[in-house]
Amino acid sequence: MAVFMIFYMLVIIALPAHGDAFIGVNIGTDVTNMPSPTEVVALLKAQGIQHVRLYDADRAMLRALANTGIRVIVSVPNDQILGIGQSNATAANWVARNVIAHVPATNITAIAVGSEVLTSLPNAAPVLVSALKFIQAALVAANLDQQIKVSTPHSSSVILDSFPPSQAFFNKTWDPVMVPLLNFLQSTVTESGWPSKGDSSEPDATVDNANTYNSNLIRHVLNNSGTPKQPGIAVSTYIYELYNEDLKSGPVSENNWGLFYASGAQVYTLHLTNSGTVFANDTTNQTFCVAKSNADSKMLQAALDWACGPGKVDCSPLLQGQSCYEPNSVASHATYAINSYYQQMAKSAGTCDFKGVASITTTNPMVVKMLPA
Ligand SMILES: *[C@@H]1O[C@H](CO)[C@@H](O)[C@H](O)[C@H]1NC(C)=O
Ligand SMILES: *[C@@H]1O[C@H](CO)[C@@H](O)[C@H](O)[C@H]1NC(C)=O
Ligand SMILES: *[C@@H]1O[C@H](CO)[C@@H](O)[C@H](O)[C@H]1NC(C)=O
Ligand SMILES: *[C@@H]1O[C@H](CO)[C@@H](O)[C@H](O)[C@H]1NC(C)=O
Ligand SMILES: *[C@@H]1O[C@H](CO)[C@@H](O)[C@H](O)[C@H]1NC(C)=O
Ligand SMILES: CC(=O)N[C@H]1CO[C@H](CO)[C@@H](O)[C@@H]1O
Repeated sequence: MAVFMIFYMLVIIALPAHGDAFIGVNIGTDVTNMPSPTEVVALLKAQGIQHVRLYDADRAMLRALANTGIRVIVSVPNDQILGIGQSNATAANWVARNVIAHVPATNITAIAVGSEVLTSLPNAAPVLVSALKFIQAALVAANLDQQIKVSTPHSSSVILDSFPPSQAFFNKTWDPVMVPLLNFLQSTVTESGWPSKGDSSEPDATVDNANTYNSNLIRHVLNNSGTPKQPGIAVSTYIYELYNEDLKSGPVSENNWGLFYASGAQVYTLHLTNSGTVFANDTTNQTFCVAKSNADSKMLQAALDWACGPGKVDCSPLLQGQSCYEPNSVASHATYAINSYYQQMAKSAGTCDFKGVASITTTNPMVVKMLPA
């Protein structure tokens, strides 16, 4: 489990010192059929997400985010760090094109300079602090330094003991860079998540673990209780990540950190209560009727036949070639039919029994079914 505990940590200055903790999401775009910026923004709005981090400063995305009230962290991609760290004019030009051109319509609140530069692009490490300073100077020149903060995210591998985060200390190898960096930066925000699917060597990457981890994380952050060493001091967190990035290379888990598929469908339904408007489509109170896992298949067949017959459920999606045919098992078809009946009957008492083969759950069986095999 520990492997995924804190996937990585973002060292950042983006917090107003006394603001409430918030939940944001990272938006990676290594996605087949990546939704258009307008569709991404529609999903963010529907879910009440007010804070996002982009891995670049995509112009169309920044335009779509204009006048939405959503707070945005833009990023300087790693391949531009060397140029920016060696030339204040290049830095000023980057800020003019990617930030000044979009504010105030788009509420850019921070610039993340690179991503895990120390571990993924060590040859740029010597100029990282200059890159931060040049970007900062460009913001000062544009009189934007009060509203836009500069930061740089780092992998937890530069931190030796990263859990719990309040006890973390940095690997001394990086002192020549980390000491000036930490002097420059002021406060931290973490970035964290859990994959819902992995390969055979990643048994903890399951929908249940991802759901438990992210639900608890969101609850904890929004409860404003802070870290164990700093109770009461809010630590905001960006969840890694909005979409499953199916085009990423690496182990299967790399493609399964998302809360949503590109279609906008949820990978799983977060177990949240009292989260206010964040993840507004929270269905914690929603219940479903499913076939019990140990149920007798003849009894399930009878339940299926009854729901599709006298129960008046439209079972045509279960026909071969239709959307709910797979997985083609009595249990799966019965769950579709009895859950449809239960929903059709407005979940009234006694409509999820079917002679004891059915039970009520809070996990949407139709979402689970959508997971690739
Ligand atoms: C932009 O975000 C900041 C930080 O959350 C907030 O204080 C400010 O009111 C926002 N501005 C607009 C125009 O929404
Ligand atoms: C870059 O630095 C030089 C030398 O310190 C200074 O003269 C110049 O004004 C700076 N340019 C920008 C765009 O900040
Ligand atoms: C610190 O980082 C260096 C360079 O990446 C690595 O070789 C070393 O093993 C790390 N030390 C620890 C204790 O993890
Ligand atoms: C919120 O935090 C308080 C302590 O600060 C704790 O007692 C309470 O259980 C927490 N609530 C949730 C929903 O986590
Ligand atoms: C869930 O149920 C509780 C208690 O019945 C209610 O107060 C709350 O508003 C419900 N939440 C949603 C999201 O429907
Ligand atoms: C996928 C889904 O159910 N989206 C809904 C989320 O909630 C908003 C409003 O609360 C609806 O407009 C979306 O259709």
